[in-house]
Amino acid sequence: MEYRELDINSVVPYLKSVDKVMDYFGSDDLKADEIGDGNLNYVYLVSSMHDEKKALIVKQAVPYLRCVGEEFALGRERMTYEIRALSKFKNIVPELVPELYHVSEDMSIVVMQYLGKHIILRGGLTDAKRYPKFSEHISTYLAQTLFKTSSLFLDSTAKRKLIDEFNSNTELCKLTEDFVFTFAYMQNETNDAQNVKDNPQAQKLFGDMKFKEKVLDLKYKFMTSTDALIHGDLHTGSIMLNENETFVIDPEFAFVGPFGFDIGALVANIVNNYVHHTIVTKDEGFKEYLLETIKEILELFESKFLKLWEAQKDSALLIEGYIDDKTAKHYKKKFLKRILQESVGFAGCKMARRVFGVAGVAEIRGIEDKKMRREAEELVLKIAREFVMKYNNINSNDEILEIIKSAR
Ligand code: ADP
Ligand code: SR1
Ligand code: MG
Repeated sequence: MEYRELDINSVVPYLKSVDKVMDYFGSDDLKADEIGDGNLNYVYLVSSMHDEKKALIVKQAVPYLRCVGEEFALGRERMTYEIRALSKFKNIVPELVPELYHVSEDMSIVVMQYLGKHIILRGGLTDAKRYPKFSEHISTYLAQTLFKTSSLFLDSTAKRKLIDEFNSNTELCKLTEDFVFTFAYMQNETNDAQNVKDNPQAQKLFGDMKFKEKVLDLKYKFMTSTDALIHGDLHTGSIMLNENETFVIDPEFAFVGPFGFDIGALVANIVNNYVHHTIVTKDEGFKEYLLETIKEILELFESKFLKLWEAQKDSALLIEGYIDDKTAKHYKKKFLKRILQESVGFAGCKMARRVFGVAGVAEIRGIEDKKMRREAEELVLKIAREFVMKYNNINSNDEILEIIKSAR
């Protein structure tokens, strides 16, 4: 089928041609709303006129960047990578990825389960909601997806095939190179001009050559590592959950990249939320909960990843009989420490880019009181800088928490 851009009027007629979707809705009359609040794509909620709970989500990529407008061209092929990544991750952690009803690379479309009883994690955390199972779920997601798409699990041929499948996601990788690692730390037309103008914090950041040199190291790792298939945009807006279930959505930035990038993105966004509560709500109990959550995620990730590794006797990297148990234990410990360190470095970049860069986050850019917003931005930049400057000397999770707590 030839690509055409859908809208709220044409999405239902399009679905009528998809058998699996029609099996789901039966003969019900359908209606459509556009509910997308992301930066890139259009998201339609299609539901039955007779029973609103009977609903599916239709997500379509358009050949431009939604948050900027049609003048910012961006290939709709990004949906091809989202489809491939959703399918791959669904096979690895089925309970943490929405059910897929229909995909079409030609139409750059995916039809998936409507998560009507779940909310976006960013909103929940901003409202100080606690999710008792989140650390358990997301650490499983990280350990399983990262381990099972890496050379620690796959054989050499399978790993190279995976790289072939994903590493032409060039446009979205370039967006990250630009917006996460470059433009947000210099004068650039895509930045939040209102905030950059006459702002001493911006001048300080843009002139901070020590910080920028370290960012270059991290950018280089992002550009050259092929550790595992990563989600590529695992901020708290890419997670939908409730007290019992967690789902990871929106993996259009997926490619075979560095182990620490998804972990870093998640930590960064939880810390940005911590900063929001430090400055705006001053809710000490919830701040403590956020720190505990970071610690739990990192600890659980490490133990789950090591357990998977323990059970895997042969892989592209390591085969049975190559080293003795003591050496293997030492090697794995060192390996996990490197993942932790790189996660901290990436977390620093992912925090700092939200201050002056093109895409802010509600917790910080959405603070209406100007003085408070400046205070929050200062704190974000302080923690981010510590993360970036110190990442390759971090030895424990407690050191990360100490950086966050002692920044103010
Ligand atoms: P983008 O790629 O533009 O960032 P997202 O995949 O993040 O788009 O989706 C945008 C919004 O659409 C989400 O923030 C969420 O509110 C809603 N959404 C996306 N997928 C689902 C789903 N499966 N169920 C319910 N809402 C969804
Ligand atoms: C201009 S791209 C904006 C951002 O939105 C996505 O969610 C990614 O984080 C990207 O960097
Ligand atoms: Mg999104």
